[in-house]
Amino acid sequence: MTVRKNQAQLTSTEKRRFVDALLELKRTGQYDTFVTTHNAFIMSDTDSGDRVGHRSPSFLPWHRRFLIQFEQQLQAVDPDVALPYWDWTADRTAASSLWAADFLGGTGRSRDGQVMDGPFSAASGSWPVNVGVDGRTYLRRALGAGGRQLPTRAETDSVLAMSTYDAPPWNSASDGFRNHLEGWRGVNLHNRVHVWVGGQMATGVSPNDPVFWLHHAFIDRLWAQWQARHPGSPYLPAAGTPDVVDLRDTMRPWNDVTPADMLDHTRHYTYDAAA
Ligand SMILES: [Cu+2]
Repeated sequence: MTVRKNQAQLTSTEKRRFVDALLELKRTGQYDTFVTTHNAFIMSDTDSGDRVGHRSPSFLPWHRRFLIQFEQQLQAVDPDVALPYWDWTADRTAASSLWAADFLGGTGRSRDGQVMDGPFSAASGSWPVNVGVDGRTYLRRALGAGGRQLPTRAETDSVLAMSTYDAPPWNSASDGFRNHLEGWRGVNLHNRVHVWVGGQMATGVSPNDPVFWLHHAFIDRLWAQWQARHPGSPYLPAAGTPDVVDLRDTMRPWNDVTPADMLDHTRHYTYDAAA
């Protein structure tokens, strides 16, 4: 059974095996297909039209399915690897072990944002950015640039306290848990973390930075924690909503999985501490 652990608790061996599996998916071209898929959904999900991956109720089940698929490909390389999660309420500075050279490497240099250390630096030769928004082929970051702050535990708890999953108009203007977690409204959790990292993470091709998976694994864990705290609160909307994925509608690009299929993460993996 797959157990997703806090990245801060990984052993050096677990870090190395996770990194090696990432590099292998990159080498074979499988990694970049995930970047392409994510960017296609970012570009096509709109508030007034069809929306599946983002700015809609299915943001959470869509990313859960996306991460499961990615994790399965990692495990095809190394069956002992699981996606770690990054609790950015606790590990909230560029000095965190997450950003050390033996794991994800650090922030970018000031001149061009280029990450200069770690396995994903351009100098390593193993991490070309092929699916970009411009011609730059090196991984970029600007951790906490401009004095930006990651969300606090109190801010995160304030969102977990919201008992309604989502609400009309089911987009970036909505009240409710999903949109506050996604960050288009209120204290801003998920979106703010993308901006805090900067570089490709602040764009539609955000999965170019491996921290994408650790960020979304923590968002996914917060969804599980929210479910445990509000056992009577269902996924919404239930049925009949134009342009939106209802509980039993299938989600693209898979077309064989619904939000209802994704509600119980324990069918696929568990988290290291009780959610
Ligand atoms: Cu994201």
